[in-house]
Amino acid sequence: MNPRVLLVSNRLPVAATGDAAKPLRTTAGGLGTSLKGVHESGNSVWIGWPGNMELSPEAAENLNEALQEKGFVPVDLTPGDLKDYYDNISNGVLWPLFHYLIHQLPYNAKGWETYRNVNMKFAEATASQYQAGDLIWVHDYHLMLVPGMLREMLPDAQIGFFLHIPFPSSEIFRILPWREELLKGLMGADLIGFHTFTYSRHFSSSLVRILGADPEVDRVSHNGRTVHFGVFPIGIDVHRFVQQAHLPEVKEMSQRIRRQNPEEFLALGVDRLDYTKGIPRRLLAIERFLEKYPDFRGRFRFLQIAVPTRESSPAYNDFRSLVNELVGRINSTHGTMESLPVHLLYRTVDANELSALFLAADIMMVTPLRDGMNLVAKEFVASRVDGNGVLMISEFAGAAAELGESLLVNPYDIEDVADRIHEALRMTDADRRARMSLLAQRVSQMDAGTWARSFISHLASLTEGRQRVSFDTIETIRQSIKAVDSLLFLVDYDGTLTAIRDRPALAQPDAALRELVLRLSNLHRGRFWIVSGRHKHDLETWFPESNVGLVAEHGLWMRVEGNWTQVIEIDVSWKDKLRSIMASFAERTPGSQVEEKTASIAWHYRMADREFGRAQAKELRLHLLESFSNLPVHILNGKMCVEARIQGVHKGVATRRIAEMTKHESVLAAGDDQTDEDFLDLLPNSISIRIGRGHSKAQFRLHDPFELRALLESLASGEQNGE
Ligand code: ADQ
Repeated sequence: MNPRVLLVSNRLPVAATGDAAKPLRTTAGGLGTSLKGVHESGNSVWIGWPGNMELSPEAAENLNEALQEKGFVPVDLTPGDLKDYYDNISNGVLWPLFHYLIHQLPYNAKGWETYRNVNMKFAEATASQYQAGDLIWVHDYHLMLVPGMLREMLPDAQIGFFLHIPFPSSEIFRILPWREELLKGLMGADLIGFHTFTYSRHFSSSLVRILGADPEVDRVSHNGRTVHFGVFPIGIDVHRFVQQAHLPEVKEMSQRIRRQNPEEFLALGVDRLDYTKGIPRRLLAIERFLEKYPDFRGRFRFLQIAVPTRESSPAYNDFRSLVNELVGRINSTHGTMESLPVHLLYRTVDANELSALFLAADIMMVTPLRDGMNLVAKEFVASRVDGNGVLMISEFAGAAAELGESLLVNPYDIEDVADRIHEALRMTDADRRARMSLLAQRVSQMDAGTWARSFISHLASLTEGRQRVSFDTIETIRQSIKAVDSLLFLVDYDGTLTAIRDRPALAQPDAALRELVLRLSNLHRGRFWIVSGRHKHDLETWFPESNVGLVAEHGLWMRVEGNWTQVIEIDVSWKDKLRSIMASFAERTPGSQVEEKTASIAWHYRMADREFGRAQAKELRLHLLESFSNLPVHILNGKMCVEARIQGVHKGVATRRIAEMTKHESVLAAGDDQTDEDFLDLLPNSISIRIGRGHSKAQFRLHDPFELRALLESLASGEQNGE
């Protein structure tokens, strides 16, 4: 049986009507429609705000009953909550900023405390419904702190988060005063979903720049857990739109819209009246089109359906006046006695009317300045069961990444949009139909149900979120080693045999460690190896005795019987560019320094001012990740250093060679960071130990180097005592 899903969103897909007899009505909106299928499958609870209403006690009771019956759990929000959390922060700051419209930001945003408190209300309401085994799926920018809050309350829960709007470039995201808190809030999730690869990449850059994290393509370690992120482009209920388009009353309505003037071309816009949707520039492009191609005057009509939205906000009222003004101007300049070129309807339309409009249009103009996805574009395509019509779409809408056969436009380029309207009207029938047929295939491949199912099944498959770090005792590890006769020791140095020190030079081995290493090395030739990222000079100086096995520079060099050999050939032609970048960071960051090895260059900031060093490290990593992405170079986040290393060189390279050479039955491998993961599972029966926290494939975990040394001591003496 599928697990139960707790859906969490700002709004429920229903709203209170205030009518005791029929207390609920369905609300429109992309999010609601897309999740409807999951909820109607019967195994989910939906937590959200049902809208505020002055209700009589009887009506309130009926409302609660109706909500409960349908699996909805209301979160009550006060007018004060709504003003700060919804108007001021969510829609006043996060919405414009995530859509790159920073001129819409208030000078001094107020209400963050309330945003946090309301997120806590949602988290508490969710936790109160939670039963072990449930999946939790939180939605959108209103609730970005909820995953983190839930993680505190329910450490073992599987938590997903989906962002319906764009994730902006890290340059924009870092404008937010609460950037760190928001990212940490998201880090409570096990899986974070975005509409496009671009948003996922921007998110990853913000993790580097703001949290100093070390993300991989689709995951990042945070507080000992792995947080996954991925691309799940949302779809629509294709079946419903196709069915609607076939209804006789819809066909009739569509013909009526057209028959008003069969010679006329109809362009259509359907949006919430939101400043992100690009309506004023769309109107300017239409004005320009009519100026530039006067033949179309009297034969071209643009119909804009604008759904009222966020009417409590002054920004939206001013915006409405601007749109009205533009419509008036175009109509008075380009209208004729018989017709007006622009027709603006400021209202919602019902499902059938919407389908009829989609079917009637020659061109669908979807030209937002930014849009997470834009469902209208997909709804238009699904509705064109006649295979006709042209979709024009802004390259700044997430949907553009999927709908390549549409006419892609830059909505800021008024001249080009005007020309593209002309191009669309002159497109040959064959071209139009060929494009529409390909678009229809794409839209039906990923519908709303597929989208929701793929996110949920991905979330359910992540079991790491439930694993918590627990440490083992030395005795437990000893027990599992006893049975093994022939053991090869592969042990990292810094952080594993010695504690991490402020300066690398201070980490030289103390007398007891040297003595332990020598004892282990003398037990059996070729048995004990130190596998380090350090330069070979350091290791050679500390362990000159030729029977200590040494691997330096993360597996590039190994010392066998006192002789150093380079394990593989490498191409270092990229090092010059890297050296100059690192040097410029060293110059600008007092106390930091560059260290060069055969296959790598590292910039160390242990000795620099902590805060400044950390900030510079984030900048350097981001720069290197972006500039060297096409070169075979790994950019690594070391402890107080940023290192760039040639790909193909890792500790697994040398350790594999050693295992072949020495032919031991089993391996005891120990390490404390990511670079050690490459040799922890060298042989199928390896005994692997991770020192400290952090994600690892090791079987065992010890707290610190002292525990590991105690274990090695006991093994060395056990061996000597003939155990
Ligand atoms: P929205 O910004 O609301 O969604 P969109 O994706 O276009 O934008 O969804 C709007 C929905 O409202 C569509 O289903 C549309 O049919 C409906 N609608 C629009 N105008 C209407 C009208 N006049 N009458 C009736 N219905 C109307 C946010 C993000 C998007 C993202 C969705 C889903 O901003 O980028 O695609 O969430 O993730």
